[in-house]
Amino acid sequence: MLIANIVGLATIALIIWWFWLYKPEAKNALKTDVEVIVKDGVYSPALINVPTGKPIQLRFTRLDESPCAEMLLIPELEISEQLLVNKETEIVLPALTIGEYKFHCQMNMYKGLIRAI
Ligand SMILES: [Cu+2]
Repeated sequence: MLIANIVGLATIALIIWWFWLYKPEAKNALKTDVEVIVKDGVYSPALINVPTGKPIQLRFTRLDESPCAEMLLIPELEISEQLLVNKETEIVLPALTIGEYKFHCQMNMYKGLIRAI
């Protein structure tokens, strides 16, 4: 009886650890807050790896005066934001599922990719 209780408790402890306490390290290393610079026709970084299941803040700083850089679109997430020159624009993404989400300017010349992993 005592042994059964100990085994039961150990199993519960393992389940709690696995589901609530254990976080794979690769996921911890992914940032939920990412700065992106828009300059000279490119986003940098243009490839952004983010964790799934958490809201993500993207902070775009547009240093590029070209009107081409003005709008930022993420079609899959129905996001469209105006970026002001020399200002930071914060875009909050909802918790994502695994996948790739393209972002680009309104003419699809500046391109980037958000990869939720
Ligand atoms: Cu453009």
